[in-house]
Amino acid sequence: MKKNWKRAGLAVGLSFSLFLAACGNDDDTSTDGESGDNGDSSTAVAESLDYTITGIDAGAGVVARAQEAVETYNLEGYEVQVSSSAAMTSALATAIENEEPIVVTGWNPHWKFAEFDLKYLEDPEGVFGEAEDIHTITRLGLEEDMPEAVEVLGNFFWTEDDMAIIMNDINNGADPAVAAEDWFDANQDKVAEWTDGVATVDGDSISLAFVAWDSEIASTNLMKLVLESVGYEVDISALENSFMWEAIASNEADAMVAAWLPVTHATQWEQFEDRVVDLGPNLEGAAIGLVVPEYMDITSIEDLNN
Ligand code: PBE
Repeated sequence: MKKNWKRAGLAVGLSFSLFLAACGNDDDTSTDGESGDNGDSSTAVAESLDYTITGIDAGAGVVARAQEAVETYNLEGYEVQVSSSAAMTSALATAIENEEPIVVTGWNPHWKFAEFDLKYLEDPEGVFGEAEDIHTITRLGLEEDMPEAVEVLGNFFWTEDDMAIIMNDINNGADPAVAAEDWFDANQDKVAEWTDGVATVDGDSISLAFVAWDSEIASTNLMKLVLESVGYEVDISALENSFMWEAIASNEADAMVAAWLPVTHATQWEQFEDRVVDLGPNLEGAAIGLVVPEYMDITSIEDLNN
């Protein structure tokens, strides 16, 4: 029932807020229509959030954008708390269990939208960009060294729904390699689109870099199997974001399927674009932003100042 959440979330959030309008603030004792000040100068939302945006790893683009949002929207006193994907989702789960306010750095594809009722906060200043694509990036010279791998990597293209299957499995306790293998076995037609006509190789080693974000754990584990199916020996290593880019740029790793562009990894792209090869999107229609539970009576990043 979550199919179109990425856009529907905003719309639903808007209508929701109409009937939740009276109950969002800690200090709203004035629900009977008498109103001297109707909250304009109050900081009830900010206080209820403890002036905290729950972030993920410091290297993530969405964290950098959230810090920029604090500046752009003048979110006075707010801090983006840096942790990890796993810590963020566990804080989110706890808050939702207790129906407490929380705002997190969020993105889709991500299983949290299937698990919880969430909405993106509107971003009228466009700090988090519009739709993002996830790109496949290789090191310079990989095409000459391993043309078969580059063919497969370049063909790789799937959808949010495809990725969600692996991600949800992992969230439900499956080992990432097993979840990827189940998808691989069940989607041989798609795998064939990426590998058909590609010559097989004999155990050449190729390394994929990634960051341990839920979405990239899914895609990288799958790409490992796809490359293995044409004969490669594939090593995958989890790095911090800028080290992932640096590894490709310095030939320490061969490729990655984890570049979020044009906004999320704009800083890394600017720094490394001359030293890497962009094979284009492997998934379209991704997004990042600030995400809150549906029950919160706010709809826009601007409301965090209330
Ligand atoms: N993410 C997931 C990453 C890209 C993939 C949105 C957390 C980031 O913010 O850099």
